[in-house]
Amino acid sequence: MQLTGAQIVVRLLERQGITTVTGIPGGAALPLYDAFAQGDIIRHVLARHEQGAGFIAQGMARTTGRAAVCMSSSGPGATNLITAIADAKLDSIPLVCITAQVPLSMIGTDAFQEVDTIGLSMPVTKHSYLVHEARDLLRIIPEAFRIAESGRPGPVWIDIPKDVQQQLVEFDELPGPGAPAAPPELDMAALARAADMINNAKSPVLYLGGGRLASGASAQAVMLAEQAGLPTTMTLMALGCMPTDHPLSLGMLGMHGARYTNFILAEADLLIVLGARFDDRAIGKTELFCPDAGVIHIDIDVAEIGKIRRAQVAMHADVGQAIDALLPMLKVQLREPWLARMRELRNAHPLQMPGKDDPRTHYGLIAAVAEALDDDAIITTDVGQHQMWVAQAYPLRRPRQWLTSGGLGTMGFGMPAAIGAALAEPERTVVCFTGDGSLKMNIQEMATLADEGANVKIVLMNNQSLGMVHQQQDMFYKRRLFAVDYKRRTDFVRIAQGFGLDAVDLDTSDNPRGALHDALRRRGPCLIHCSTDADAKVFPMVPPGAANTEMIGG
Ligand SMILES: Cc1ncc(C[n+]2csc(CCOP(=O)(O)OP(=O)(O)O)c2C)c(N)n1
Repeated sequence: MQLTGAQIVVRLLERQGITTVTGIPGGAALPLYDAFAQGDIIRHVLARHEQGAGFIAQGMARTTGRAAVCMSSSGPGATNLITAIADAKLDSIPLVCITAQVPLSMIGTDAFQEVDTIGLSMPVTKHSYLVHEARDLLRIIPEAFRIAESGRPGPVWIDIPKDVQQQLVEFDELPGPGAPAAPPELDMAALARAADMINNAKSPVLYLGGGRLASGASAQAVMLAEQAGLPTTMTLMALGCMPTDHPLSLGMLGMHGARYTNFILAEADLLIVLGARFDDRAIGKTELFCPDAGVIHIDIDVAEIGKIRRAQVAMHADVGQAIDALLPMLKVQLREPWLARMRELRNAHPLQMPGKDDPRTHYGLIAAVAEALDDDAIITTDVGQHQMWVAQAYPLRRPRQWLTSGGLGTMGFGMPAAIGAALAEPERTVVCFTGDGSLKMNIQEMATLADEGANVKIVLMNNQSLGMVHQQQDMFYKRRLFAVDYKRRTDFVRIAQGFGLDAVDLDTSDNPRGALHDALRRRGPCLIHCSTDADAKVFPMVPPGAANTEMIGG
C-alpha cells in the first residue's frame, strides 16, 4: 500500500473510531486538510479560534471519556492551542492534538509561521512528538491514543512538518487502533490493611476526585459508601459521581464548599481518598486539613501518592478495580452515631442560597434551569463566581454530566466545551453557565455554534464585572476595586443574534421563569441573558491560605 503521511494520519484516525475533528487550517497544514477532504468518514468542525477548537475537543473527550482530536496549522495556530491543552493536562483529559510544522529543512531558520511547538508543548502535555519520517506515523498515531487514554489520561501533541505530510510511504498494512494499557496489579495486602482501617474507623469520610471516577468507577464508589456507611465529599471535578441528593452526599469540599461539609471533614478519623490529588482549593491550608485523620489514598498516578499528604495506606491502582476488590472485605455498617452527627452538622450549617425562588438572582436562575431539565442535561461552566454557584447549587446526579475547568480555571472554557459535548451527544440539552468576562474570551465560537446548530443554551449571568476578582478585592483588599468593572454595557442579546443565535433577555421578560423554560425546551442554540448583582458574593469562602474550618460567610 502507498500513502502520504497526511493520508496515513486520516486513515489511522478513522481506524481509531474518530468521526469528528476540530481545528483551523493554514499553509503548513494544507496537505493534511486535503487528505481529510478526500475521506468521507471524519467530519471537520471549523472553529473560529484554535483555543476554541481545543475546548471543543475537550467537550467531546469529557463527555465520552475517549480521546478527541483538535488540529491547527503551524506558528500562531499552535500557540493559540496551548491554553486548551494545558487545561486538559491539569484536568487529566485525553486529547490528541495534531499541528502542522514548517518543512523539516526549514526548522530552525525562523521561517514564516515557525515556532518551536514541541518545546512549547512539553510542559503542558503528557507526551509530544515531532515527526521526522512519514513512516513513523504508523507507530506514533496509535501510540498517541494509547498514551492519552492510559493510566491518568492527558493530552498528547503530534507536530508534523509539511514535507512529512507529503512524503509517500510504502507499507503492507495499517496498524490497529491504540488501546489503553492495562492498569497496575492490585496490592492485595495493602487493600486488606485499607479494609481493616475502614472497618475499624469511627468517623470515616470518602473523598472522591475527578480522575477515572468521573467515568466507570462512580457506581462502585457509591456502592462503597453505602456498604461501609461513608459520608462522601467530592472535589469540584468529581461532582455528579454521587447524586447531590443522596443521603450520604456531603457535596463539594473546600474553598466554596458548604460549612457543614468542611466541619464534618474536620471531625473525620479516616479519609478514604480516591482519584484525588489534595488540591489546595479543596484542602485549604495543608497542615490544618483533617490533621488527626488517617489516610487511605488510591490513585492511578503514582506521582500523586504522598505528594501533598502522607497516607497510611497508599496504592497505585485503578480506582474501580481497587473498589471491586475492597468491597468483599468490608463490613456492612450503618454507623448511626456518625451519620447522626453528619445530619446534625448539616442542619446546623446548611448551604445558604438566598434568592433561590427568584429566577433573576444567581441561585434562583440555577434552580430554575435545573427545574426545567432532567438528569440527561449536560452542564458546562466558565470560570468565576457563576462557576462556584453552579457547583454549589445545581443538582448534579450522574458522572460526565458536569464539565468545568478545574485545575487551570480557564475563562473561555464553557461555551466551546458545550459545543463539543453537544457534538458528542447531540440528543442531550447542553447548558453553559457563563459570566460576561468569560463569555467574551471565546465569544467568536458563537459562529461555530450557529454553523453546527448544536443544542447548546448559554445562560449568561451578566454582572458587568469580573465578579470573582471583584469579590476578592472587596473582601481582602479593602474594597479597592481596580480593573474589574466594565465601563460600557455590552449588548449580548444583539451580539448573539448577530452570530445567528436565538436570544432571550430575562431582564425585559414579564415572565422570566416561563421565558427560560421555553428557551431551554426549544431545540437549537440560544443565549439566555440575565443581569445579576456585581456585589453578590460566593459564600462560604475559605480565605486564601486559611484552614477550611476558617471559612467566612454563608
Ligand atoms: C483566562 C483567564 N484569565 C484570567 C483569569 C482570572 N479570573 C478568575 S475569575 C475571573 C473573573 C471572571 O469573570 P466572569 O466570567 O464575568 O464571571 P463572574 O465571576 O463575574 O461570575 C478572572 C478574571 C482566569 N481564571 N482565566
